[in-house]
Amino acid sequence: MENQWWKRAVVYQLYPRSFSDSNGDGQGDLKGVTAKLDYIKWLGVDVVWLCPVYASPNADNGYDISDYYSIMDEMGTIGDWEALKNGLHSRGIKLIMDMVLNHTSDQHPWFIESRSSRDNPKRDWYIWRKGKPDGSEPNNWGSFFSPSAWEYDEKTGEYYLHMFSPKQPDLNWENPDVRQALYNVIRFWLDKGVDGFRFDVANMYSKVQGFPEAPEFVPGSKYQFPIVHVYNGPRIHEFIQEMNREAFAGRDIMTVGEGPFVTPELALQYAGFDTHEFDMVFHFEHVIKGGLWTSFMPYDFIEFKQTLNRFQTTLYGKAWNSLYLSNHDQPRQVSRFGNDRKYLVRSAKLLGTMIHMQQGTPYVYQGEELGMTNIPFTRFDQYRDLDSFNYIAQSRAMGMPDDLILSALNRSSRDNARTPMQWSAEKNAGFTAGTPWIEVNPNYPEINVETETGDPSSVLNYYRRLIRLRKEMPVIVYGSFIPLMEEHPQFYCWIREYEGERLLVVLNFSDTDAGFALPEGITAGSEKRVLSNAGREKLNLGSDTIGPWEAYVCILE
Ligand code: TEU
Ligand code: CA
Repeated sequence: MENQWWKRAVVYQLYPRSFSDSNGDGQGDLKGVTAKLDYIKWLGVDVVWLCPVYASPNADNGYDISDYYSIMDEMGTIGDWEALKNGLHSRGIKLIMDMVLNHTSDQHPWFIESRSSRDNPKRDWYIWRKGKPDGSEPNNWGSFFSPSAWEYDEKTGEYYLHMFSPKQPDLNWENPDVRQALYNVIRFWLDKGVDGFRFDVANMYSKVQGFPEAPEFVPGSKYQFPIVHVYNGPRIHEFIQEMNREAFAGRDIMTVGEGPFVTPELALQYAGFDTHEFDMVFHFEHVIKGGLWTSFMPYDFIEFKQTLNRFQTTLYGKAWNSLYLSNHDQPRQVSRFGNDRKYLVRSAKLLGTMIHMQQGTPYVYQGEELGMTNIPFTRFDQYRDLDSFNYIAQSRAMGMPDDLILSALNRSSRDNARTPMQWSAEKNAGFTAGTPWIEVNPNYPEINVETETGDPSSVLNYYRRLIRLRKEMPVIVYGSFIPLMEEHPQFYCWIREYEGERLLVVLNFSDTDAGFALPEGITAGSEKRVLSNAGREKLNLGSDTIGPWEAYVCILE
């Protein structure tokens, strides 16, 4: 079990539209990524997860695929993709692709056929239902990106289901032909030499058939998000096990399933060592508490720790964790969980320490290693994401004033994570010679790769150390997790233990000093420093003061 490479790996998530533009059209592309491979190698990561680059009309930036077998024009050609893959492999870096199998684009030929007539052989590849007797939607299900999850199709007089936008119809996984067609896609990319996949909303494939009304989730709303009917559905484990068996079992790859509403107990099944599903899952419990669009609210620190600790201890020895605070759907972590003003550098390093010192495989989302922050947009027309537009429309419909909507977007929009990668202090942060598809964060003259590379105290150089430490210390990879001071309002602390070695992690998640003492019952004569984000040499285990956003890691002796 211990020699699987993905357990020792650090993954770099790359959102190619915002990474590097090679031809000046303002959009990142595959050649742009290939030009930056030496940077990725220098960073020290082992795996790149590439967000979708398949043919797509880009209603949702590639999460609406119109052809699983080709590359979208803006990204380049299949030859460019091969060059990228070879460039990664020749540097000893693996490539995992994003697989969106819950839905396709409405421009996918399967859907075009499916909607062409009620008796088309592909009709049943998607989820079509008659309206209620009064002509309204088949049920009250709400979608992520529009009020109703059903779209009426004039031509055939029925509704189709889309849990995301109407341009993203859900595939009907109940139909075995659909499943086989999707397994072909997986095998195709494996045969091309990819090293694994990140499966988009992988716990949504199985829906409760019969399509019952959803219980109230948002009080008083006409449409309700059907969490109990679309996540972790009745046949989900059967489908994933079948996919595992037929599409990728026996290959030396890594798989990670995206799983909103996955509990630690469900993670044991989705990512169990012997359950034949995925190698790991992205759970959402620490980033979405109780529902969607909560990232604009202040988070509950104690609950946050408890959630993460529960995943750490429940999965240990039975399943594998994936560790993240950021991705292309979440606001920037330092703005959300740190202090992106007074303690930007310190708190960015502390959050990195938290992720990298827990048990599981860490994911670094592009720009996180620089301490990139949320973007201070002041107008709606600066936003680009359909999720942001939907939020604006729905909030206005509920009578919410524009300034409140804007401030919620400032804190929670997915666009926060999608502004261009900041390479240098040059025009457009060195991302493009043209006009970027979304504005560059105005803080790029200070926060960028070039400046930070030359600064030994930068967030970037700290991340390189974090990534290297994992290679040097097996306790970081394999150690058990012992939570400490779970009720403390400032500290997040724990011990990792492996083959007699104990690693102590001390993090002060606050703007003020905190008094530290090793809790009773834990004995240690002395400590040896592993890492500090504040220039600390020694920690007095009996009594010491830990500064604001200070992180300290040591071996207990
Ligand atoms: O995201 C699924 C998901 O559940 C959320 O993170 C979602 O983006 C958010 O809650 C909306 O408010 C995945 C992809 O990561 C995302 O980019 C896609 O838009 C989505 O699936 C549809 O493919
Ligand atoms: Ca381009």
